[in-house]
Amino acid sequence: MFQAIGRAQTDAIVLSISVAHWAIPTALSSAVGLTPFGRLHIVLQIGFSVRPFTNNGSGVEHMRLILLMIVFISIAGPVAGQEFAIEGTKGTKLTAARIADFDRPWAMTFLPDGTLLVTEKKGVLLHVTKDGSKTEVQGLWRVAYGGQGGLGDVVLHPDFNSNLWVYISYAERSNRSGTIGAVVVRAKLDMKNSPPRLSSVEKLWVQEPKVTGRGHYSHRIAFGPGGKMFITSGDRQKLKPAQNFSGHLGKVLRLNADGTVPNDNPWQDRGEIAKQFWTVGHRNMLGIDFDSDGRMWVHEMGPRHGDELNVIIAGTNYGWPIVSNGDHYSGIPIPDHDTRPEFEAPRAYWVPSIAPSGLVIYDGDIFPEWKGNAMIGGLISKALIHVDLEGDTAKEAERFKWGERIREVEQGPDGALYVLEDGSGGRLLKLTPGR
Ligand SMILES: [Ca+2]
Ligand SMILES: [Ca+2]
Repeated sequence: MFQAIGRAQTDAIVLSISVAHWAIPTALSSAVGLTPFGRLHIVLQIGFSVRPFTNNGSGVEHMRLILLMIVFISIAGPVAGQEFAIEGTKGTKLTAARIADFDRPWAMTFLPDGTLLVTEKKGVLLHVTKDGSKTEVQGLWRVAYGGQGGLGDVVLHPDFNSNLWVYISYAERSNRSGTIGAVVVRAKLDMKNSPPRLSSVEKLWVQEPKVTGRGHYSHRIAFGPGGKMFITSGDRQKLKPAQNFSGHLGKVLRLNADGTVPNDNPWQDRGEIAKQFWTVGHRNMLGIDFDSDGRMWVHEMGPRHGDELNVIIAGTNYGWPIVSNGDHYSGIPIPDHDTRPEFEAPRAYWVPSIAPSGLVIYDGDIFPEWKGNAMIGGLISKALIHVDLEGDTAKEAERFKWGERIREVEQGPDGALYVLEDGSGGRLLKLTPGR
């Protein structure tokens, strides 16, 4: 029927349809807080849907023009300050404010002045101000970027104010064999000059053995109430080594802040490496934090389902890969935890999987209901998960979903909750109580 319409009319129709379709999704995407990519994606789809209205070629020209306009508007749009509402599965309302965007962010930590350090997997450390301005920290080194590996965690020494020590984990490739393993270093963070710079880098821990593959490094770091450093060391997808005492794979480790080994760790007579172990029998642990009683909580990705939230007790075996409330990806069953009571069972577990990443035990004031509870990021579940902790028991309380994978969770000095979305364009969001 459009063959009957003259070229001018077609152009007018295409343009008006395009403008209408451009305005609606732009307003819509602003309202729901989509990333520029999300906005572009919606408009691209609408752009293509315009195509059937033209069969004389002029529509293609218009589409180009429209897409150019949209690319321009997306790039020019403000990054910080956009807000959107989130409602939990039990009706709790949050307001999310977008602070900044990142390229595959992995971890963050707050500095005493309320600004942030954020790692990007490819090997970039950023200093981020409260208004979302980013400056690349200088003095970083090459990391083995790929798969789940790259630049990992960043945390501060408990006395950072006086010693300026920053602790960083990353994946390192061996020169000779090409195998890879996690590493933890510390460095002084010089904030007096601009841009900020790392200096006095000291390698404190090297995951042994380095192996093939690019998964399950874990390499989360946390300082305990007594000033000791805990490192989660994943099984590197090799499974059985989680039960042996000759390597770091599948363990939680406890070291002094300078990387030396405390002489009161639980396994003193199982060889040199085992003197670093705090607990054994783990898989992939991307979240670690302490509650106000000093109890250590670590979550762990299960295989096919069976993700765990564990209380970490020195000298204990958590059973991977002998037991799991999940099963192998192949479908081959793994006996559940209740069949082998000698292995420590999780305080909470998830079937189906949530793919936990990032953990903070909240102790701020602006969410009084959450005090003492765990907030866990979810990758596959695309959710922020509120887990109620009572003593050493845990139970999921509520989920918050807005369609994005959550990589990292922190509590700000202001008591707000901060999350990093996963992947390219992952946003830093500040969460406060909604209305
Ligand atoms: Ca963190
Ligand atoms: Ca099982």
